[in-house]
Amino acid sequence: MAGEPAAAGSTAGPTTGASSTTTVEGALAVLPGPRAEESGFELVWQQVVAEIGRARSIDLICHICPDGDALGSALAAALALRGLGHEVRVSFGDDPQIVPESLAFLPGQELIVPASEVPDTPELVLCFDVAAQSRLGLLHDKAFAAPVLVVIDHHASNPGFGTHQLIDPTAPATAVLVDELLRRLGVELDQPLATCLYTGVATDTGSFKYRATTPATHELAGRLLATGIRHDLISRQLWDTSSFGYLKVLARALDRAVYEPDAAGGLGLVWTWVPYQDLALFSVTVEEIEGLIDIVRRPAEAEVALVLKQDPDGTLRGSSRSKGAVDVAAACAGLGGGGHTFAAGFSAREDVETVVGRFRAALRPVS
Ligand SMILES: [Mn+2]
Repeated sequence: MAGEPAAAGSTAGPTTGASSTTTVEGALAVLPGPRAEESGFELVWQQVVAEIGRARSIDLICHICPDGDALGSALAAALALRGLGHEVRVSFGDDPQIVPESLAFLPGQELIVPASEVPDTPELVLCFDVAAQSRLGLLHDKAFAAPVLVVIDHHASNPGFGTHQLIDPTAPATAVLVDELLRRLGVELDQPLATCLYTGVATDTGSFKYRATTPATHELAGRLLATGIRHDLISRQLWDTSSFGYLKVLARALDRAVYEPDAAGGLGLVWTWVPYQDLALFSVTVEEIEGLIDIVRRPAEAEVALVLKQDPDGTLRGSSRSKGAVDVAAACAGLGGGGHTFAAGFSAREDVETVVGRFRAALRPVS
């Protein structure tokens, strides 16, 4: 599910109003928001703010193979909490930890530590954009050893682990929930915070294109731009910069694409795959081809798109999208993955034909 944006998400889930605030008001830091409702969700927000207030040391974890929303959310929260005097570490459970080249500009990366440097029993863990326990990777056991494990996420498929859940499937990005956290902590937006949050929101909305984008999303973007950040340079880094080798890998992947008009109950499937040897030949990382799915899903003939990317050990990582009629999250769940209804992923160890066959067989209309 690495890099699966919250394309359209589910419309189900708690209605809280908690992710659509309009002002940063330090004076109201520990009070319920001006438009907050008396709900279970509001109570959890208050508990989380209280736990943060009590904690000296805080570990902020995002999902393995982090994308812009995961890392942007964790870094924004970490910078804010450091500013409030907490000892903070940011980590994710990969070894080695690789921050994608496209996210190298994110501020606060000096706060990132290897998973081995996270305490065995952290005082307080905040985890961001982690849709399932398995996405904690090497940090799974340490996260669950913490007396307080707060899950801040927007994936509808999140089973709700940890001691506190701030999971809002209506939020287009986890970064939206971090904005709400900052407001409740009385932290004013500055350019480093805004750079991280803008990266999260822009990544997971596909540059404000996906259906989960709301007036509140644009209102947040407006507040972030008002800090003076260079959104044009951020966007170029995120989407419009690649190596020449990427063009060659892309060409091969597109040439390999297959169109299956009868798949998905006749709605059509386009799929392709990228063998590891292509990446090695052109010195391209698997992170660099994260956006390939956005090209493969273009054909009007097909409802569903699938890209398989091969790791050096042969593992196939799948990214899938549908245009609104097919539940790809369910299909990916059948392969041990998950995600959003219209944007989901998985990892599989079988060969390409077998994996595509299993995916194709699991495609069902949205119920
Ligand atoms: Mn996200």
